[in-house]
Amino acid sequence: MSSYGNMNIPSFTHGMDREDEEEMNIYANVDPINSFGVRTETENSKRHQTPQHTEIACVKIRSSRAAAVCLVLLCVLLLTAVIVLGVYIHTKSTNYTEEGAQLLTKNTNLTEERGQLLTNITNLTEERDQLLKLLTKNTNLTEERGQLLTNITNLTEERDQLLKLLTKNTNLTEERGQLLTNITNLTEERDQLLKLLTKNTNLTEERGQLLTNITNLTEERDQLLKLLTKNTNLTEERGQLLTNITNLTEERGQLLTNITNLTEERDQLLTKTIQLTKERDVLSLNKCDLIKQRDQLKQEKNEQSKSLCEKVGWTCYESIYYYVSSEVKNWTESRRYCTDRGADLIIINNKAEQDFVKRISGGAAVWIGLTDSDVEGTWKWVDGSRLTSGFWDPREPNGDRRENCVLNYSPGWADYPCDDTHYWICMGILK
Ligand SMILES: [Ca+2]
Ligand SMILES: [Ca+2]
Repeated sequence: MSSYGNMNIPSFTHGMDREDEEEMNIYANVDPINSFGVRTETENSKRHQTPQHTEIACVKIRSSRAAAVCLVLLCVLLLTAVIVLGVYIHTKSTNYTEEGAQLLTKNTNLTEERGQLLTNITNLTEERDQLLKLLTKNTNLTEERGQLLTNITNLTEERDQLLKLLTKNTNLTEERGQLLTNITNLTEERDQLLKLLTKNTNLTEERGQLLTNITNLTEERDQLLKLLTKNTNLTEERGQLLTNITNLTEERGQLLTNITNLTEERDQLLTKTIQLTKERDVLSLNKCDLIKQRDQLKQEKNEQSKSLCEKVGWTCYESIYYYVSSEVKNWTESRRYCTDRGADLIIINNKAEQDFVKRISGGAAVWIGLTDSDVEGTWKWVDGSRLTSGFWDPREPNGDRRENCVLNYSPGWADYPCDDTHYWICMGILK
């Protein structure tokens, strides 16, 4: 409702002062106006009701009229405001069009100026490029000028030198004249020498050919000589071979006769071998029989000798018999006792026999058949064989010429005086 107040309509506000309360009611009942028609029917239906009701209806009609008047006034005000605005806008738009035209003209002028400026810029850039090119050319020209100056100085120096050379050249031309005369003389001499040289070269070539011919001929000669020597050797060899052939043919004849003889002999030998093999088989059979008979006889003999040994008081072991004395004699008598019975003092050849002697003697000291009576220090057995290694007591032998006969006792062998009396052992072999 304040928007209406801002429209500056004083006449309207003055007219309204009188009826403030009514106006308020009117504004309060603006909305229900629409329902006015509806209510009329109800009012008409109730028109003939009480007097209080008729007064209320009058008030409502007045207020509705006042509202209608207000609306009309408002419409008028709005129209005037619209007209004023239209006039204002029109004047403004005319001003804008004029200003737009002025701006367009300005714009066209500015575009023209910009075009001129652009052309000026292009011209200036072209001029600048040309100036830059000129600058580069200028620098090149200054460099070239420097080089030319140096060239000029060099050329002046060369000119001075050439002048000096020219003076020399005049002297040289004179010398050249003299030299030319010398050269002509020398060429003549050279031509003569060349002729001589050509002759000389021909001679050297001929000499070379002759030398090669000579070397070839000497080689051929050497080869021929070799062939000749070979030939003589071959003839000699042929003679020897012929003699050999004759010898060989003779030998072949002899060999053939030998072969025939040998074949005959072989045949005879074969027949003989056949006979001999038959005889051998017979003999082998006989041998087997004989071996059997011999073994039987041996066995019988051993048994007989064993029984004989046992009867006499000797000890028999296979084909050997022993006797350990029960009395004492010196070495010579002891040996004699043995030899009288077909035996001799015992010979000990190895450790087994040594152990056997120790066992049968029962550790007693007994003479054995070892002595150095013939040559001092040279020990011999009773069968004449020399002692190679023995079973000496570590302290023995130590008797030199005083002790020449050997005793066996528990520590081993010892040399004793042969005249001492001890037990002894005889040994014999059954035959
Ligand atoms: Ca001795
Ligand atoms: Ca001794």
